[in-house]
Amino acid sequence: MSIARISRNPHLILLHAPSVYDFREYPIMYGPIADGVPSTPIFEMYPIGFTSILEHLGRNGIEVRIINLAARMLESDNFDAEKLIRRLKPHAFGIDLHWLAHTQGSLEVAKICKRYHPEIPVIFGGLSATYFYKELIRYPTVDFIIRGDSAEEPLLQLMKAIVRGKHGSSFYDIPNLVWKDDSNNGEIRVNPLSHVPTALNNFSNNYLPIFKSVLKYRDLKSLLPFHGWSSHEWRDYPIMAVLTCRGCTHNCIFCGGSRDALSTYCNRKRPAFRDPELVAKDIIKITRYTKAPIFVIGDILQPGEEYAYTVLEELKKERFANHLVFELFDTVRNPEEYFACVADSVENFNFEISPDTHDESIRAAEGKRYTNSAIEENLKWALKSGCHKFDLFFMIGLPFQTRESVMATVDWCGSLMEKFGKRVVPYILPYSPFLDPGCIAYEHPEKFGYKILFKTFEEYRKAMLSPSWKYALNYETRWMSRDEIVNCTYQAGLKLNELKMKYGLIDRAAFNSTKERIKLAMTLTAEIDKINEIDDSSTRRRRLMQLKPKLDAMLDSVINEKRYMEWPAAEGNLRIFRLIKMAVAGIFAR
Ligand code: B12
Repeated sequence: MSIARISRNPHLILLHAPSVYDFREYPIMYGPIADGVPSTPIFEMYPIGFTSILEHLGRNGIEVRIINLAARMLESDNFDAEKLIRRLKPHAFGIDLHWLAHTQGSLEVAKICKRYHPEIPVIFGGLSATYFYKELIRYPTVDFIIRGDSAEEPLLQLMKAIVRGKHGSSFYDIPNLVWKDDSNNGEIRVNPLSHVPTALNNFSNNYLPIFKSVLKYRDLKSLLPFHGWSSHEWRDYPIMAVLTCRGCTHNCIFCGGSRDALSTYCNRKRPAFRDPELVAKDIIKITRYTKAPIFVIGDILQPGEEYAYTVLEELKKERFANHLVFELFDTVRNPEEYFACVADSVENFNFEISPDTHDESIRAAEGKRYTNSAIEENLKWALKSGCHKFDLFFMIGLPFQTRESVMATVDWCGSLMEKFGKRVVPYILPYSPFLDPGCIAYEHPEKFGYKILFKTFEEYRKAMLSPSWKYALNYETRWMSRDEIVNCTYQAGLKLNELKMKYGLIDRAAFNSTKERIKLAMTLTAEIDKINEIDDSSTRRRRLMQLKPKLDAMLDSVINEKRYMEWPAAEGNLRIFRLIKMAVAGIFAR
């Protein structure tokens, strides 16, 4: 789609920036910071909340368009984001600063918006914008911030005021809004963060507004959620997601979305759950137009067994072949009964859990109190019931965790693969690039043996431009320095790669390519360390630029090849014509 053809002017354009603007020009070794998610370290996936913003505002007369600049820039070296922005003429731009990794990229995109359209307001939102609102609002390129984890309604009110041309006093009543009072020398006003919905039934997990938007702007590429989602004309890997909640009942010390974290900076005192019947309905709707796997976000056992069994009962009423992926935030207490019920309700199912370490005392210190034997019982019954794939996520950078402990975790991964076979798939990743601001360990680092290296927003903006991920990490622990976390990550990656080969989870070609990538990453880490010692900045930059082709070769992944994270989906799995027909006819209307 050429820029010239994108001509309509919606009220609000939501822009998703790359983590670093312009990553195509900076020599950076991002490392394995995105090895556990479908996107690259450019973090090209936009917040899933963009879809409910599009839906809620659209339903109330405010036309919204999403442009995933990050994905488009990744897709083509020739894509000129600046040129595109110059031609857009909405009433306002919205830029997500949800993940802290976007600090630099989001601000650069805001600068471009203001360069060409000084009169168009720029609105920020998302978790990181919420946490850092006091610093963020001081940037001249930022006009408004909507705080909190539920921006739909406040954003609607703000957009209505902007479209009507109202200013000043009309902003006082908009909840969660941070703004600059033009009638008072741009004084910063912070409205109460009072809009925190406790129910989630008003927003659907309905992709209809997104597909309608594709048709309206005749622009599919700008809406794709991440690079590779559809690199072969809708056939590559369109994974779908269904949300069950906002907030969390658990309190993992490193999670910026934990109960205490969200209570502190988002004013969310308890999670909001979507009704179980609606969750099942959402899933079933998606199965009508795609055979893609569906990721159910949030453990359905979180609100209690009754909730989970209701979702499963409802799913049982329909037959579909899509692979469902369920999360577990804790081990299941009655695994034999639970997994049998899942199997009875869903033809193809998969699970994932994050035990983080083999060491139960470390696991307890980070806020997870389940045992290894409970994990093994869960694996046993899930596999017996027909679970296709059970992913286990382990982490580097935990309290009390040493290099030896990490390597013992990898050994345990080996013993699980040996015992349970190829369907149990372990991953080990460093906690990176940042320990989440707002999480318990970030707010009370000394209590958990952490040292936080950056605190201000500006420090984070600069950190993302570090030549290697080692210098971007915002923490070290009493047990491991940044150097040790990086080295240990590579050693653990090499060993796990060998074990996966030994137990038949990957083939020799994959084994070799991962091994080569990790070795290359180790060599480049040492080279970058040396270059970093050069005093003259232009020589430093020149030497780093010489490494850029090698650095970019590791953009997709470093220690963990992403294709092994995928769940099966049939070829040609997005039924595009059916989708268009349904979108046009409004068949999905809730
Ligand atoms: C589901 C999830 C994912 C999914 C889906 C992500 C997605 N596309 O949204 C996956 C697994 C892919 C993922 C990946 C990552 N995640 Co995540 N994720 C979550 C989780 C568990 C739930 C998020 C959720 O359900 N949100 C609900 C939806 C509806 O809301 P929303 O998307 O946040 O959008 C709302 C508001 O934020 C706001 N908003 C958002 N953007 C904008 C823009 C404007 C202009 C406005 C006004 C408002 C606004 O309005 C929206 C509607 O109300 C949270 C933990 C939690 N309990 O919150 C972590 C969490 C958000 N993720 C986190 C992180 C760190 C990541 C990664 C960077 C991890 C990594 N290193 O790989 C990646 C980034 C991926 C990328 N961008 O490419 C951290 C964020 C900490 C931080 N401040 O940076 C969290 C808090 C916890 C954690 N550590 O996992 N994640």
